[in-house]
Amino acid sequence: MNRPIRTTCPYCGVGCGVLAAVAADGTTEIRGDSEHPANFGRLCSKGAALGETLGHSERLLHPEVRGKACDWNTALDAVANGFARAIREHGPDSVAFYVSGQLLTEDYYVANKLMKGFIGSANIDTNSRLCMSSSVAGHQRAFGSDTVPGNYQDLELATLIVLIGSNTAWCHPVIYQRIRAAKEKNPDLKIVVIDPRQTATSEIADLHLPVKPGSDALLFNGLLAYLHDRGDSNTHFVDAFTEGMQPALDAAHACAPSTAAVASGCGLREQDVTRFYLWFSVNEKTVSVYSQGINQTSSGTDKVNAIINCHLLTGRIGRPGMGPFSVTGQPNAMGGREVGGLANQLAAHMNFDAGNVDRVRRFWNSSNVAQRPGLKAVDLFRAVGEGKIKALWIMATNPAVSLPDADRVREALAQCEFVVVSDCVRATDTTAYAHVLLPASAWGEKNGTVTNSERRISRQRAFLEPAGEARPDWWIVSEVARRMGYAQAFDYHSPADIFREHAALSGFENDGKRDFDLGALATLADAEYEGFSPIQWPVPRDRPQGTPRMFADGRFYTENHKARFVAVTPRGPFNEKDDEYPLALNTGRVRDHWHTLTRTGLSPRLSGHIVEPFAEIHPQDARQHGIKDGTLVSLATRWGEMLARARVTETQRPGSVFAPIHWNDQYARRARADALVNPATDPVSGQPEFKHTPVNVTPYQAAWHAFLLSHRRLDVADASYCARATGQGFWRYELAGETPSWDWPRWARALLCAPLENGVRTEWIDYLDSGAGQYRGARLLGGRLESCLFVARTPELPARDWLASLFSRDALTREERMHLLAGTLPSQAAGASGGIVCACFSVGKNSIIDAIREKRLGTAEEVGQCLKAGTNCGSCIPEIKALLRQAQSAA
Ligand SMILES: Nc1nc2c(c(=O)[nH]1)N[C@H]1C(S)=C(S)[C@@H](COP(=O)(O)OP(=O)(O)OC[C@H]3O[C@@H](n4cnc5c(=O)[nH]c(N)nc54)[C@H](O)[C@@H]3O)O[C@H]1N2
Ligand SMILES: Nc1nc2c(c(=O)[nH]1)N[C@H]1C(S)=C(S)[C@@H](COP(=O)(O)OP(=O)(O)OC[C@H]3O[C@@H](n4cnc5c(=O)[nH]c(N)nc54)[C@H](O)[C@@H]3O)O[C@H]1N2
Ligand code: SF4
Ligand SMILES: [Mo]
Repeated sequence: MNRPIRTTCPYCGVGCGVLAAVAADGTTEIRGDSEHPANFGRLCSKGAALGETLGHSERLLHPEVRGKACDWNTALDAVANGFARAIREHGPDSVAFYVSGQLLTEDYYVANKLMKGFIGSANIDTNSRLCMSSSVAGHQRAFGSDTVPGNYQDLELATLIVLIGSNTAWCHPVIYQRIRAAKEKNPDLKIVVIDPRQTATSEIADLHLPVKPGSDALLFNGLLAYLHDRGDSNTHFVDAFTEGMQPALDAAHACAPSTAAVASGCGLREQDVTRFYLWFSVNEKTVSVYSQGINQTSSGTDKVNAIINCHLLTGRIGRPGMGPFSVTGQPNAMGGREVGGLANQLAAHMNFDAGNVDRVRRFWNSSNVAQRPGLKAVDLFRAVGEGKIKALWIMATNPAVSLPDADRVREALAQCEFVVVSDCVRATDTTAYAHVLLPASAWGEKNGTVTNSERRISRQRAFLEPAGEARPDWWIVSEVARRMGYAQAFDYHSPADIFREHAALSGFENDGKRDFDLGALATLADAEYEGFSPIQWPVPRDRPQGTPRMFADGRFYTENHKARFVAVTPRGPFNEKDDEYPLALNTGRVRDHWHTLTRTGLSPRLSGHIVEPFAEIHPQDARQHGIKDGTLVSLATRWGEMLARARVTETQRPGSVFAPIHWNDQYARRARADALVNPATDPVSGQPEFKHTPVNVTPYQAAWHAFLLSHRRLDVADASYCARATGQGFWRYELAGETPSWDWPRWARALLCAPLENGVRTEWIDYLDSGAGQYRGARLLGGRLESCLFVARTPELPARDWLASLFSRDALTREERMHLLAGTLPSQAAGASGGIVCACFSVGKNSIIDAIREKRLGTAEEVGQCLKAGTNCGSCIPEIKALLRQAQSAA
C-alpha cells in the first residue's frame, strides 16, 4: 500500500477530505480524512465508493478530431484555428465556452481569463447557472457581494435548522450526518424541512411542511410579517446595518395578511405554519439552509431574498449558530464563482463596472478585456441553435442531458459549426456532437484547489498517473491560448503558478473593498501550495488565518456598507399546469448517483440502490391516471417525453410527480428528464425552472416486459424501454417493448450469442410458454452463468438477486442449474433483497425488514449491530428508520 494522499472528494459541495491509498494490485483504498474540518473523517456512500469509479474502461484516452484519434498538437491546433477563424470572420461574440463547477479553480481561472481577458467576449457561462445563480444574485442584492456568511459549525451551534428545498440526507449527506449528530447531542435542536415531497431528509424533521410547489416566497414573506408584528425585529441591527425594511414589510403584509392566508396559499395546515413561525421567532440561533427547491425556479432570486430578509430583520447573521446558508451542489461551484466563471461576472467577484474592467485590464495586461456580460447558459444554447455561436467549447459538463429543453440543446449542438468537448469519458450524450474531443485528467490524476459551501479552499491532489494521454484542463486551455497568440499571458508551468495569480488578482487594489480576497496566498511557495491546509476565505494579507464568519461587524459590501432588504412579491411558476398537462413535474437527485452517471454508474455498489429511472406519484393521482405501482409510465410535457417506472407513494404531494435527473442515452432509452423540462428562467439570475413543468402521466402500453443479466455488455436494439445498471460481474437490463417477438428463443439466441466462443462449452437452458407469453432462457459458458433473460407480458418477473449472485460463481451446482429458470432456490423463495438499502455492506431492504420482525429490532443502531447496515457511511440510516417506522405501524 502506498502512503495515503490527502485530497478532496470530487462530488458534492460539502467538500469532504479524503485519504486515498493505492495498493500493490492497483486498487485504491478510500477513507475519510479525520483532520479535514468539513467531515472529520466521515464520508457518504458516494465518497466511500470512489475507488470503484477509477477504472479506464469508459475513459477518453487520446485526442480525436472528427472521429479520428490524433496527437495533442493536431487537436490543439484544430481548436485554436477553429476559434480564431470564427473570431476573425464573425467577431469575438461568435464563440463561447460552457464550463463547470467540476473544474478545479486553476482550470476555471485560465478558461475565464482566455475568454474574458483575451478573446474579449464574456460568452463563458457555467453549469453553476443551473445550480447556484439565484443564490449568487440574491447574495449580491442583499450583501452587495456573493458571500456565504456562515459555516458548518453553525449547524452544530444552532437551536433551529430550517432545510428549505434541500434533500440534505441524499445530496449533502455529511452535512446531514453532522446535523443528526448535533440533534442527538442536543435533543432541543429543532429541525424543519420545507419540501413538497417527504424525503429521506424529513426523517429527522420535527416538522415537515409539504409546501405547494413554488410557494416558498409567500411562506417567508408571511414569516417576515409575523416576526415584525410580534416584535422580534432587531431594531439596532436593522437601523445601523440595513436599508429597505419598510418596502419589504409592505410587500410581505400585502401578500400575507394572516397566517391563515399563508397556509391556504402554500397548501399547508395553519397550525403547522404557526408552529414554524413560532419556532423561528423564539430561536435566535437559527440557520436557514436552502438549495435547489429555492434556486431552481423562475423566481428563485426573490425566494433567496425572502429568506435573507428574515435574517436581516432579526439580525441573525454573522454570529455563531445563525444565518442564511446556501449549500452548493458541485465540488467547486464556489471556486467557479470566485474566478468569475458566470457570464455576468468578470473575475475575482468583480462585475463589469468600468473601474473593474480597467483594473482587470491592467492586471492581465490585455487591451481586449470584455466590457459587458455575456450570454447565460439557456440563452447561450439558444444562440447556438440560432447559428449565432460558430464555435463552442464545452468542459466538464454534459449539457445534452442537463440543460432544460434538452432535445433543443441536442439540435443546437448538431447544427453548430464547431464543437469542442473536454471530458474524461469517451461516450456521453454530449461528446456525440463534438468535432474535437480532448481527454481530460480525472479525479485522482489532477492537482489544484476547490472551494466548498462554507468558503473553505482545499487541495485536490493526484495519486494516480493520468489515463492514456489525458492532460489537466488548465494545461489544455493554456496550450490553446498559446496557439491563439497569447503565449505570454498563459505561460503557466503548474497549478501553483495559476493559483498565485488568482490570489494576487483577488487582492489587487482591494483594501477590504471586495469580499473575495486571497491576498495572503499570492506569494505561496510551491512547497506551501503542496502542503496547503484547508482555509476559509477571505484570506487578506492582514488575516492569513482566514475567516470563519462574515458580516460579524455588520459591514456589508454595498456602496454604503448596509445590507439591503428586497421587497418580494411572490410569483408562481412560469408555466402553471393546464388541462392537457395537469400535474407538476419536479426533478432532482437520488442518494447514490451523481448527475449523468459518468462516474457513479461504474460502481456496482452505487448502482444497486436505484436501478432505473422512476416517476413518483401520489396514490390519488395514480388512481386518476390509471397507473399501478411498478408499471411503466410515459411522462409528457410540451417540450418532450420520457419513460419511467411508476412508484406510487404517499410521500409524494398530490398533484406533483418527481423524476430523477440521472438517466441518459448511455444508460437508458428515452429517460432524459430534461427533455421534458421547460426552459423558463429567473429574470434576475437566468437560472432555469427545473422544479416545475406541467406534465401528463399515462400508462405505457408495453406488449412485453423483461429483464436480462449478462456478463457482456449488449445492445438491446428492439426494446423501446431499456435501462442498464452495473452489477458485480454483470450488466443488468430492465426492458420492455411494444411488439413481442414471434420467436423468443431465436430472439434470445441472436441477442446473447457472442461470435468468439470457440472451444468453450456453451449450454442453453430455456423454457417457452407461448400461450402465456413467457420465455426464460439462460446461457452457460464453460459451466458459468453467462447471461439469462426473463420475458413476460406483465412486469411481474422473478426477483433478480439470486440470479445476480450467480455471476460471481465459477460453476453452478446441480440444484442451482435445476432452479435457474425459476429465478430462485426453493429454500430462498422469499430471499429477494427488495433493492439495496445499505450500499457499503450490500444489505437489501427485505433482509432489514425480516431482521426487524424476527429479532424485534427497535432502533437503527440495533439494525446496525445485527446486519452492519448503516454502520459505515450512515447514508442509509434515514431509509432504515423509515423501515423501522413501517414495521412499528404494521405491528
Ligand atoms: N446524491 C447526489 N448528491 C448530489 C448531487 C447528485 O447528483 N447526487 N448533485 C449535487 C448538486 S450539483 C446539487 S446542485 C445538489 C442539489 O441538492 P438538493 O437541492 O438537495 O437536491 P434536489 O434533489 O435537486 O432538490 C432538492 C429538493 O427540492 C424540492 N423542491 C422542489 N420544488 C420545491 C419547492 O417549490 N419548494 C421547496 N421548498 N422545495 C422544492 C425537491 O422535492 C427536492 O427534494 O446536490 C449535490 N449533491
Ligand atoms: N431537470 C433537472 N436538470 C438539472 C438539475 C435538476 O435538478 N433538474 N440540476 C442542474 C444542476 S444543479 C447541475 S450542477 C447540472 C449537472 O449536470 P452536468 O454538469 O451536465 O452533469 P455531470 O454528469 O456532472 O457532467 C460532468 C461531465 O464532466 C466530466 N468530468 C468530470 N471531471 C472532469 C474534469 O476534471 N475535467 C473535464 N474536462 N471533465 C470532467 C464527466 O465525465 C461528465 O461528463 O445539472 C442541472 N440539470
Ligand atoms: S458528502 Fe459525500 S459526496 Fe459530498 S463531499 Fe462528502 S463524501 Fe463526497
Ligand atoms: Mo448543481
